[in-house]
Amino acid sequence: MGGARFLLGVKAALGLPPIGTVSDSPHEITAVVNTGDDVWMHGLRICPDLDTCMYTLGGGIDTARGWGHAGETWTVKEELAAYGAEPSWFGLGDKDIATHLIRTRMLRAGYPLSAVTEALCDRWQPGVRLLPMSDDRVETHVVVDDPEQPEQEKALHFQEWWVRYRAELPARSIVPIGADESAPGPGVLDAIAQADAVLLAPSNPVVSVGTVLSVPGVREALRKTAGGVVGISPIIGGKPLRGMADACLTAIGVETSAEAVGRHYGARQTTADGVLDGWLVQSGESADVPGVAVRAVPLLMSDVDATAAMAKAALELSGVDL
Ligand code: GDP
Ligand code: FO1
Ligand code: CA
Repeated sequence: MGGARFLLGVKAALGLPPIGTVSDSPHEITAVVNTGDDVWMHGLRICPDLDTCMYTLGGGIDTARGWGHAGETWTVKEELAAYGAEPSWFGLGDKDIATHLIRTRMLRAGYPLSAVTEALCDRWQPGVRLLPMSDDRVETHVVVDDPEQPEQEKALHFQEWWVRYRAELPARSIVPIGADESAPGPGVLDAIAQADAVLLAPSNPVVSVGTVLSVPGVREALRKTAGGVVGISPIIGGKPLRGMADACLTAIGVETSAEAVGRHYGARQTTADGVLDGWLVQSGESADVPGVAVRAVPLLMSDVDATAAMAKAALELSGVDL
């Protein structure tokens, strides 16, 4: 959700309509999107982060909920529940299911996720090239104490931990299963290499940005690109804005603060594996991130104008001349 909303602001900062597409812009925006949240349910392949970006930028998102369609109905969910079909804790809306049916049919026919995403975007016209971080199956799992068997550990799919248990079961570790053997999706490394600027959205540092960085080659591409790399803190006043990113940060031993997340990403110039040249924190806050230029600007994405101003500040810090 943080990433999708941020993209609305990046478009606006570049003079593009936040929703939809135009044919004559000199600007090109590519979003490399996390697919570690993806899951099979009821025989359907669900890609929450790709869909949240696609629906948000295409004008179809339920803005209050932040996921799924506006004007959604739940007939299929109710029918599945009447059969006792599990999982019953995950809400698949009727309209949303059409997206998953098309995606699943295309994947079964042999198309890679990147091609499927392009086909779905033909309808939604997000005005941003949405690239899955990888066409390979990568699924984040969370290791917890088994809620049913004392003294035993259990690995839950990220969705079960996040949606069913609201991230309230303490995470012993968070693992992007399949990441080590995955390859970046088509266009991902080229987009990073050719970018004038690379912005790390104010997204979950562990299960969104961290998962993208776990795809072999992505971190190296960020370290090599000629474009400036600037991140925006998702943490304001020591708290995530929405969601339970603090539970994820605790699991990897990083404090929930803008400074700690900036240090976790690290400096591109002065550390062996850092990715940042710049780091934006909330106005009135400060952060000491060695080797990284830190600026304080308003970071609340309360509306598109505020988000555009934030994106402009990030682009300026990255060195591009708007
Ligand atoms: P998810 O996949 O829906 O969890 O979305 P992301 O990972 O892209 O974004 C989630 C993060 O967005 C959370 O950690 C929030 O703290 C952050 N976030 C949400 N709204 C805002 C905002 O207005 N400003 C900033 N700076 N961060 C935000
Ligand atoms: N989030 C929920 O909290 N409850 C749901 O029932 C739920 C269903 C759902 C269906 C499709 C989709 O694309 C997203 C959905 N989400 C739901 C949001 C999503 O699973 C998580 O917030 C993210 O994966 C975290 O980024
Ligand atoms: Ca996500």
